[in-house]
Amino acid sequence: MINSKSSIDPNELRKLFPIFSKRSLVYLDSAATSQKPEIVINTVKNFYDEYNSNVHRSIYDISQEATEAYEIAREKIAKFLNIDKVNSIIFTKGTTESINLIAYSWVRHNLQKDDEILITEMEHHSNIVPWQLACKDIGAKLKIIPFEMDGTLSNPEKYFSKKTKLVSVTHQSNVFGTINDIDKIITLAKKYNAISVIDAAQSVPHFPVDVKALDCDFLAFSGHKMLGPTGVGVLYGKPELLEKMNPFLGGGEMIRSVKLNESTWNDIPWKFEAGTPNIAQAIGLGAAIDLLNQIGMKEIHNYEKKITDYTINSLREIDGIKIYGNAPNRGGVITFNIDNIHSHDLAQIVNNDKIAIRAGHHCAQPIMNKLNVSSTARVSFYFYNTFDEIDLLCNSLKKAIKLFQ
Ligand code: C6P
Repeated sequence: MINSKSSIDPNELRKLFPIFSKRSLVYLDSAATSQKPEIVINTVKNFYDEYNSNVHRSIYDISQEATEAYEIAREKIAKFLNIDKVNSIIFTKGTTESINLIAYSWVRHNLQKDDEILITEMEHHSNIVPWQLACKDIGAKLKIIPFEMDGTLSNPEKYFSKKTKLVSVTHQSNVFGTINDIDKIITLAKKYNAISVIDAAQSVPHFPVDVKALDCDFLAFSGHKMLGPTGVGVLYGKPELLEKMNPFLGGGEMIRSVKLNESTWNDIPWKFEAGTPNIAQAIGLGAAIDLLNQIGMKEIHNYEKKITDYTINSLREIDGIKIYGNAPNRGGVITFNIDNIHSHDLAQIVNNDKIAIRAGHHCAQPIMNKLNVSSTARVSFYFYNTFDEIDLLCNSLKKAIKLFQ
């Protein structure tokens, strides 16, 4: 099946994804969501076929099996991130919910009026709006580290102060592809006694992320961008912080005891998993991680670097193209516009050639504002993309230019 940890052969790996044999598709939108391999689809199906039941609630066999599979998926995630303490892994709906959890359960209980939260100008709306809402409730201030036109952060150290209580930064930009120097951000956070949050939605799926080495306080990502099902994501939190935090949502499973006038809480991580979780999805994410491990995260990263370089060089040969961002350390996300063609028209025209690219503001309107554009086109990769697909994209873009001449 897979030639374990060898260099990537996308044509072989594509065979693991049923969608590619069912339709003609050049899929260049993996930053939005990745395609799903058969093993993940079958793992989810197998749960419903063979042991569908709720977790942590019953003693009958299939419930025990479901609980075990759900908790094994948590262990796989911890190992994947090089985390020793499995109780630091909370299942959420995705990155968005993970960040909101911190905003509700940590920020609203630990910040006061005039304290500061620090983010960057290149964040996804999920890493802006939860902090805006929290700041409004508390009277705290949201401070912004700007980016330079090459898509790199501009002197982050200048924006930290004694008032900074939390800093939240994207590991890899979903617009520029920039891989930010989060070691530096985490070191600065420690220096100023601030909590560090890493939005790893675009990094964990694409290169090795060693949370123990990073030593951040929180890290958030989504399962659906890393071959897993939709509806499941992860919040990593240092156990000593999670222990002190109030629950996010109240309900079944997150309690130890409930009286009519008061309740006590379950241990972490279950204290933060109120209600029936997305069981099949979490187990499916475990299967996705097995596959990523088999292919090798370093190999995936190296391959994506090559296909990204090839795409940038190919795109640069197209007249009237403007590529946004040029960071030295970057992943497989490329954003561009072509003179006199709206990005939505571009996406529509390449779609006629069965090529899927994203057009719009990419849930990063502050970036669009600074670039002075309303929208851009974006291509993003995974290990199943081939160099031939990039040639098809470039030909299709050239056709679009001719059409608009
Ligand atoms: N970006 C994109 O096309 P959710 O929706 O919760 O799974 O992930 C939110 C999110 C948070 N941070 C970053 C850096 C992201 O890229 C995303 C999702 C997708 O760019 C969908 S808008």
